[in-house]
Amino acid sequence: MTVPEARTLLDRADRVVVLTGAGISAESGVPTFRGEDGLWKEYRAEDLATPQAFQRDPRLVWEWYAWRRDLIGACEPNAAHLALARFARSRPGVTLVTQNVDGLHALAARLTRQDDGEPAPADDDPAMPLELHGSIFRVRCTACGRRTAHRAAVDATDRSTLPACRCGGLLRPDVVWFGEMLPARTLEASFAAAKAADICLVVGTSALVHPAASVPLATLGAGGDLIEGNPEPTPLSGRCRVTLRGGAATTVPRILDGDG
Ligand code: BJW
Ligand code: ZN
Repeated sequence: MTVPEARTLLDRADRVVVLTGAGISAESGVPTFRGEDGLWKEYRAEDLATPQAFQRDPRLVWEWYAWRRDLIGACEPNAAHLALARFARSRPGVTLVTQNVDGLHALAARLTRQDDGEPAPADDDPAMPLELHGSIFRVRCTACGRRTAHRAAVDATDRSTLPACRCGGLLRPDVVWFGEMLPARTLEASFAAAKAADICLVVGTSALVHPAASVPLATLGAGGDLIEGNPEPTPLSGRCRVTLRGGAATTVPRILDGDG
């Protein structure tokens, strides 16, 4: 059926780009954005994930991010993250691109190396993910622009308790909100990989948010093929050579490791 077909396509490919979205982390316990159990069911995107929302009410926005950081901080990579980490390491020509800010791909890369008795990957290791929408565990100063890793709990009870930079400026989550530019070099590297790829494997994204959703289109435009792993159809489904309907933690290891 479709799993052997996907495996054959991947075996034959010289270059593979993988685009992931929130759905790949759903089975780790990270909520998705859209859909029945999605975050946008309870919150409106424009109230929380825009620069205007942060300017209007930084306390409210930080409260939402503080809650998500606590939740995500307790989550672990699932079988899909782990299989992708091993896949990216096991062969050249694989580029992993993610829209997720949860850091679970990078954690999976570190954990699988540790399990295999290898040194931790450097940040620029080719098996590390290109993170298009930033990281929820990094902050950026709204005054001086300084970026730093930040995992400490955030107290969002009041404007005065919000995290501040050493320059005194208000810190914000280092994520990409609607209307903001994506990190230029990461975006360029993602599109270059997509154009050069024989296959784009798209996992757990509704493929609605651009420019990330255009990454698979770049592969298609250059003559490559798409494989999609998602329990629900997306705008890309009709253009895929193979669609695998199911949760990522089951489908991804099946096509990459041959499990099942
Ligand atoms: C499972 C599963 C399981 C469930 N296993 N799967 C072109 C056309 C139209 C609009 C635009 C365009 N170009 C730009 C825009 C504007 C805008 C945009 O795209 N809007 C559309 C929504 C209409 N884009 C932007 O503003 C971007 N910036 C930009 O383009 O700058 C230049 C510019 C500026 C101004 C004007 C024009 C150009 C920035 C986008 C930033 C997105 N930011 C967020 C928040 C990040 C921070 C945070 O996390 O808080 O990123 S929004 C949110 O959506 C988040 C995600 O990364 C992103 C994508 O969501 P994703 O990952 O697809 O999740 P879901 O929930 O949508 O889907 C989950 C999927 O998983 C579903 O399909 C499920 O079925 C599936 N699933 N369980 C596998 N177990
Ligand atoms: Zn500063």
